[in-house]
Amino acid sequence: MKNRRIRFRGRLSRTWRQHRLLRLAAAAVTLVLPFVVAASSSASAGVNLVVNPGAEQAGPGNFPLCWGKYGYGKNAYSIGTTRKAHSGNRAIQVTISKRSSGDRIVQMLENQSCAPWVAAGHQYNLGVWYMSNTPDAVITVFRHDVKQGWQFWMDLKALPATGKYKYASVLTPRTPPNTDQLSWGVTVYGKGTVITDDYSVVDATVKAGPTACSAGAACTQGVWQVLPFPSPVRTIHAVLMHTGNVLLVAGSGNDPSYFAAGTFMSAVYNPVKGTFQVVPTPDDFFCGGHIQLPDGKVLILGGTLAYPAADGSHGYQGLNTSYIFNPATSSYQRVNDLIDGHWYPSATELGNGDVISFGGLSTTGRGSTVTEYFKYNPGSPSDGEWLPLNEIHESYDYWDLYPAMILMQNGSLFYTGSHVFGSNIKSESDIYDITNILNPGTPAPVTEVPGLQDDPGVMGMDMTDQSMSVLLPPAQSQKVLLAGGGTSNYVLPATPDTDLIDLDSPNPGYTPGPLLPRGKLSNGQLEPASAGKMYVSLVLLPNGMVFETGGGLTNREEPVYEASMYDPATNTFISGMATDPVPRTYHSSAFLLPDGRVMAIGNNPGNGSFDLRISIYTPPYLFRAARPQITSLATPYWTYGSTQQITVNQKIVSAELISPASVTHSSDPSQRFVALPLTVSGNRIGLNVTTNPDIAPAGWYMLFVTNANGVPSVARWVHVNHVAANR
Ligand SMILES: [Cu+2]
Repeated sequence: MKNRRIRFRGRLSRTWRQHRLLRLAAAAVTLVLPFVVAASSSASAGVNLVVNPGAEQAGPGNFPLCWGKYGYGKNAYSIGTTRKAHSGNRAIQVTISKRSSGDRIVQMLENQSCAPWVAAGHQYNLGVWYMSNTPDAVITVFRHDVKQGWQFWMDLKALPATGKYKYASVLTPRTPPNTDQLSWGVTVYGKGTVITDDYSVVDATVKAGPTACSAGAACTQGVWQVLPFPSPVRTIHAVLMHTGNVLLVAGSGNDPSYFAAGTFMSAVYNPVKGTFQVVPTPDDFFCGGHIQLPDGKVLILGGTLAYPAADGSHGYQGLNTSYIFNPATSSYQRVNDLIDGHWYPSATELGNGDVISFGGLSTTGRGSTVTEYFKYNPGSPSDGEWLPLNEIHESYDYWDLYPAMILMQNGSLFYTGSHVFGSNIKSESDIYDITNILNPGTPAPVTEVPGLQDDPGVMGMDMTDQSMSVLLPPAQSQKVLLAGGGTSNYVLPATPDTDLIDLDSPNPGYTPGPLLPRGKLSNGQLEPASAGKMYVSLVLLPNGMVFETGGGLTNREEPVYEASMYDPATNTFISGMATDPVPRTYHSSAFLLPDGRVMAIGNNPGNGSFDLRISIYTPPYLFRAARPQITSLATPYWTYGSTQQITVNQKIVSAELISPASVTHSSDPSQRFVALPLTVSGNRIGLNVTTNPDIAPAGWYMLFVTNANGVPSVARWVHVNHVAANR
């Protein structure tokens, strides 16, 4: 509220009329040129930073979340919502029925969760749909200054009366130095009613602006924003789809009462609109496996057949069913059953578009030794089918729970050693040559890979339980980082160890990497010097860095607050990134959004509770100079070995494809960052697509371009074509 007083003081220093006229005059001058630019650039920048932009999510008093009522002076007014929405079911309505002075406004709440995070020196296109019967309405903008707090910035655009919904937009001037957030709304300062809906704030900076960041700590650490609304489901699995929506899957969500009642849940989250669609969920996908198919549908396999019996007669048991989620219809379709049940199975797309799965607990609750193979067949009604036992080479190895399998560029699978719940089962790391996987009579050699530091680890237990592995950027360099981990036995704190391997070397073996930076515990104390994190998340960013976040000291307790950037080029962790205020340990995930931010979700402490909060991380790169934009794309449909033409609006130094997340239990071993070598001719860029499907398995990818300041564009979705199987 303090900021409001600052604003009022400024206003009251002049007469109302003088003040209003001055502000409108000032605004009119700044508008002329930028307004033209906004129209062409907004489409390609395309990311709306407003939380709850359509006012659909209700907050306290049933008023829209993240929106606040303000105003001053002598006037009779009412502020509320109306069903006369531009989209959805709600819009914001402000009415002044009598007025002798002052104004009324609904604007974005001036706090860390709600007000859009912006960069100093950038320009933003502000948009709103509105209806109005008064000439006295104006777009009013406030800014957060890292040194001086919230303050009135300026009035930007008068809104003429309109009886039908009309779109109004205006480009802000460059935000002043030290600005890190904006808030705005439509001020009503005369008799009448203004209805507003579907607000937007889109970065429309075309020219670079200052390269130096003036947003304080955000410049070097980034910023976390805890969204003001919870996930409607216990998100244990998250899959980013090429629609830009995120499939959030709970199944029974680790709640035995939901399981007993047959209450299984999932939801489609729209991160741009901040809305959720809860979708009917036919089976208990809790702790199943999932991966995108080449056509962008999501293959889901296994899950929970049974929770542990009260009488101790059995433990968790794995489902043998499988479904495909279609992003176009937001529905699940059943496919044929798996050979065995799988609770915590892997799921890896191969270069031919097929999917292979290992591990997990079977229908009887034993470790399943059955390899499952989904033959992708885009022409068939079910997109393909799981093959029967006699068509797969079965090694009858037990590959643990959620074994981290990474597809190598020669088509083999690398089992990194990361897994869940199982200190002493298959603790080593392996390369599995699956060339003959569909010729059951021919050998399919498994070669052990040496060098993991914590194998077998202290007291005979491996410490790669609940570690995370990722194929480092770029995928072409075939280097893998394994970080953290521990044991689920609660005996030892998590390890800070990391291990690195170059899969392209003649005899690949792990070598020790740098230690994870030391974090703080809930009591504010540093964690023990020898300790690290389990359930740490590693997220590939478009600038080629790996964001390391979340995790805990033990299996389901003691969150560790620590985040860093791993730089593959220098093999170092840059410590001291901002930490997620929400604990993220067991059943948590973090992943990249198409706008270059990171979303974190889920946490399931040992007391059985579940944290439904969603956090969004804005990396430091978004507080720097203007983002490059992909201004055109010849086609989003790409083939291997082709050169794809795009145009950009500024000089870029790299282009990359990043696979959309399919993440659970802080693990997404299918993450990949595929470098696209450039052929540059001014602003026209040729992108050279790999010839090797094992480097970039078919499917939808996020295409980013990045400039010399390490600032990425917003992603465009491109589809890398499926090539008919030759296996
Ligand atoms: Cu689980």
